[in-house]
Amino acid sequence: MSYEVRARTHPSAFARRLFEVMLEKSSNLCASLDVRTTEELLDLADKVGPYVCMVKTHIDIVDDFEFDKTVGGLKSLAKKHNFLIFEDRKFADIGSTVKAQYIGGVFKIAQWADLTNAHGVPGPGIVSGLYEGAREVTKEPRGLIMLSELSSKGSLATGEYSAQTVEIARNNQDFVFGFIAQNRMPEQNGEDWVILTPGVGLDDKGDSLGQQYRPVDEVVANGSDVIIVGRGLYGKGRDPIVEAKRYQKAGWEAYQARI
Ligand code: BMP
Repeated sequence: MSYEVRARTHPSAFARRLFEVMLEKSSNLCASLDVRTTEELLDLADKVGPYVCMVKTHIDIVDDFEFDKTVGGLKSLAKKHNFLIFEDRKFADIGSTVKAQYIGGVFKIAQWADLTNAHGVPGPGIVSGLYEGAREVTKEPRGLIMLSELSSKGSLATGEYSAQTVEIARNNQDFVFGFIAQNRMPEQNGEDWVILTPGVGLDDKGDSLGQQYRPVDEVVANGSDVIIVGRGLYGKGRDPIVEAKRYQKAGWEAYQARI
């Protein structure tokens, strides 16, 4: 199905909004900006902003995190360039704990991240906890994706574990609209999971710590809706604007070839 059709028909309002942003910008690229200072984060987000539908953060690696400066800066860039903010928090605890982690502490993720993600390992309470948290602190739309597969070598998230994670998502489709995965997940009764895929790189095969990269056309042909690219954009010696344009074009052409 085309992104146009899915922008009209997807049961999740959040997913419809994501598809609209993707169409407006002709981009299925999510920039993963794993940098250690607010200045680098905001500088990169401003540079790649025009070419992406989403910016993904690991907010807890920013050494000089300050709510107003870091989050405020990111939010104003999201507005300027029309992208969604995805905090890659990978929640993995019981419902009541993740709820507190989502709304509280220093980061107060639910206040500003349009979407976040969670592991299925604790069972369905994790989704209920995060959903309650979102509803308590904001009226803004919030989405959750579950990690059903990982890109790293030797990942244990395979087979029955991935299938059970889909079951958890299936029972909470008002909030959970898709997966972090390497493949499409099984769909029943007209379900339309949005698949976001990390481990994407055009120039490298992996890193020394278990990351594995696949090329854009392969990932998209295999059913990925959003490609997540990090060091491929901003790694040593790379020009993030040149690379963001390159990955945007490759991602969009691969999508057009698929439909
Ligand atoms: P890079 O393209 O630089 O390897 O970054 C990939 C990003 O995607 C990292 O932020 C990592 O945490 C995340 N990620 C991943 O690499 N594989 C997964 O399966 C899930 C992830 O969230």
